Amino acid sequence: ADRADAAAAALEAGRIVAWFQPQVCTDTGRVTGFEALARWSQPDGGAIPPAEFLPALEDAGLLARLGEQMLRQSLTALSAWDRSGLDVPRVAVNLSAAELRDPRLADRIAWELDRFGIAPGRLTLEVLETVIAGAPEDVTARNVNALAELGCGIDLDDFGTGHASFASLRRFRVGRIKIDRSFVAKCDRDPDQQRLVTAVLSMADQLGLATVGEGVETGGEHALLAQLGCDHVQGFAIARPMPFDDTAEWIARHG
Ligand code: G
Ligand code: G
Ligand code: MN
Ligand code: NA
Repeated sequence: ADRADAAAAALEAGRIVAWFQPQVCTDTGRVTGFEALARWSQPDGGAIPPAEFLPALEDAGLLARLGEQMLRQSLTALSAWDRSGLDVPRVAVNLSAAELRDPRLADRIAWELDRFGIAPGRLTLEVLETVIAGAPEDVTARNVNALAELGCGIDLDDFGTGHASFASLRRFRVGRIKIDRSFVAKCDRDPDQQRLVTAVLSMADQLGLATVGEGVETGGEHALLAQLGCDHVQGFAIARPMPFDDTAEWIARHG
């Protein structure tokens, strides 16, 4: 309870903030977007990762509140990069299953985009594979499809760890799949891993879906994913998630 109260208080006080991790195009090396990742800022400049506060916020029924703040901080970041003349095509925000059960979610996101004057195509929503396992008439499915209809990108997060069927990949308007980091790990050195990654990329290609390799930790993994035709990569080998204030310098240095 103490922990839940502390997390809730931090959220209300604005101490849970979006950090940003770049995604780059494997062909050009250019930044194609950032994923927004929640961090609990500490007075000493440190940051507590979501594993240590998301469960508490979930128990307190505050995931929607977190989502709202993450969305606003992400749209604020896009506006700020634009004003600085930095070319950041999009930001990806993680949506929890709880948020996706809110029948007003798509309307609320549309309203925020409008209020910030951000084109819907510059916002991607990351949803877990398990989220699209449900029936098409579910509130969740209607939300995902309404957001796609609005023009937002839909990324299927942690792909390969859930149970998305081929049918659900077609039925839901998914734009990209994010290959889970458990498959990416050592894919340049482990033939079993390489086979898994190759299979996922081939499936994505057949279905006309773009791909993001996540958790890319080495130059070898990056190079192999590029060679196999993975469209985008994200991971410590490119950059760790960073506070907004560090992004401009990183973009400038990265080119
Ligand atoms: O950033 P890190 O790797 O520690 O994230 C751990 C998990 O927390 C990941 O599964 C990530 O998707 C999730 N996560 C990070 N930020 C958010 C957020 O803003 N909202 C939700 N719902 N999940 C998040
Ligand atoms: O589940 P989701 O994909 O949203 O989680 C993203 C999480 O993965 C982030 O919390 C981020 O901190 C973490 N992450 C990002 N890049 C790497 C990486 O190269 N290696 C590992 N181990 N974790 C990573
Ligand atoms: Mn994610
Ligand atoms: Na992921």
